[in-house]
Amino acid sequence: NILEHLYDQTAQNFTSPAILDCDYHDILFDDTTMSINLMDGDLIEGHRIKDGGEFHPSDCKPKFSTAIIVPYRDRAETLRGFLVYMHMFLRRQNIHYRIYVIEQVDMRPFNRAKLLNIGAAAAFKAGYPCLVLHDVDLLPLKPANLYACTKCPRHMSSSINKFRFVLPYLSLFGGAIAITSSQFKLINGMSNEYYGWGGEDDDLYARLEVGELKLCRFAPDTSRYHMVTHQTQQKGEKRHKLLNYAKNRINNDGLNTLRYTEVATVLHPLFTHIMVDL
Ligand code: BGN
Repeated sequence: NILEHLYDQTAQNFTSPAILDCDYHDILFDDTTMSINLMDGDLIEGHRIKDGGEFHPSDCKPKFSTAIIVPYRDRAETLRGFLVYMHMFLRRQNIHYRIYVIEQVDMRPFNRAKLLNIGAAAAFKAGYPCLVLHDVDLLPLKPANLYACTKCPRHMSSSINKFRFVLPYLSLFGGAIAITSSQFKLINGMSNEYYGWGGEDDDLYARLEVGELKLCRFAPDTSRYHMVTHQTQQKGEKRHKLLNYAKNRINNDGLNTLRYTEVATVLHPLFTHIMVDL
């Protein structure tokens, strides 16, 4: 029973006007597949999404509060499609959530993990007990893939079209994952050192091992994602070296050593946009 594995958590400073508890049974056993339609014209108007991309159901009290954190640079079209699709997808799930887009504005190679740490820090400030760390090029296909935290850190995107819907290796912990804020703090977040593509998610997996946190996954059929195609990225040169010493760095590379400059934060209708210079 999936419901038993979920943390029942609402943000501490979030109060819902509704009296009835939201029911998640129908969502978790919904067997349909979403179609990818990015032309939902009436998305914003009348659909209760507040500036900054925050949503809560109005007719029931949600059990889950989730901050969805998306590291980003240079993919405006992909981001637009992602936001429209995700709000359509998520508002059916009866959860309270907010979408944070963390944009790297400097010219150094992309640092996905550091951007995720920055987003996590913003989510902690807003009181979110659950984080979903999410790539902008991934779209969930199954309504039953609930954007809430399970008791174990959860790899959500185990079944992606790009990999012919097969998990490439067992310890893969990238793409889209759900982890509670307290678990993320326990392992000192992610490493800040991975510039360029690759390795930072494997480093996070090593941290889970140090923290003795076992990852979990929903069934492959529930965990299906569509990956939007894009150009391949510049690979991180130091990633193998860094990964070799991942477990040694957990206490002195992460949330406790996070330094950056916040250039601006803008509340857009569909997302909170945090621009940072790393
Ligand atoms: C791995 C990458 C991951 C990436 C997956 C799936 C590395 C570290 C050196 C072995 N790991 O190879 O970061 O998520 O592929 O694409 O590059």
